[in-house]
Amino acid sequence: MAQDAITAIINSADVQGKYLDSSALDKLKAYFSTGELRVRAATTISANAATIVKEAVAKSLLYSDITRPGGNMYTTRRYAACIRDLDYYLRYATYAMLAGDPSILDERVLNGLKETYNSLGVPVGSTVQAIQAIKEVAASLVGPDAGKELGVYLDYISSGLS
Ligand SMILES: CCC1=C(C)/C(=C/C2=NC(=C\c3[nH]c(/C=C4\NC(=O)[C@H](C)[C@H]4CC)c(C)c3CCC(=O)O)/C(CCC(=O)O)=C2C)NC1=O
Repeated sequence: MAQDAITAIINSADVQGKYLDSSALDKLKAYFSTGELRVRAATTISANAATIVKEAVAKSLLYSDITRPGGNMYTTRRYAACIRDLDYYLRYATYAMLAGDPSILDERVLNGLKETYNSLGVPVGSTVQAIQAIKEVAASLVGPDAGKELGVYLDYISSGLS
């Protein structure tokens, strides 16, 4: 089950039958104190998602072998599938950033993804490059602090794919 920072902290205290200790309380405080920042970033990202993905693709994949005949993004169908995948990554990373917890990524994005990519010949290295470009473009819109919060979850997807 996908969880958030609060349930994760409470569950780990509960398995020990204890109240939250000071490190758990610090984590909870950090989560609350960045709440507004994360909500504001999510608002900006949702209003600009298509542009973020488009710019990231222009920065990382366009005019490379990948978009030419024989490349995995060649043909409109595969190009569109790639853009759609990047849209998923941005949207789910935004959910995870709001939750302050990556479990939704394991559950709904990464589960079986590497196997799917391998069987379809989708290049993981180029996908990771595009995800890193999304990180840069999004950070330039939401600012460095929120960009870092979002970056944690985009990196999580990158490592899950690699
Ligand atoms: C929300 C969770 C979720 C994810 C993550 C997801 C990914 C996903 N991407 C797929 C395909 C694909 N993914 C890509 C992506 C790319 N090719 C490249 O060269 C680029 C580097 C890269 C984009 C960055 C392409 C081209 C296909 C189609 C491959 C094919 O059918 O030949 C497929 C196979 C089925 C299909 O074509 O729709 C899945 C399941 N589906 C989901 O439901």
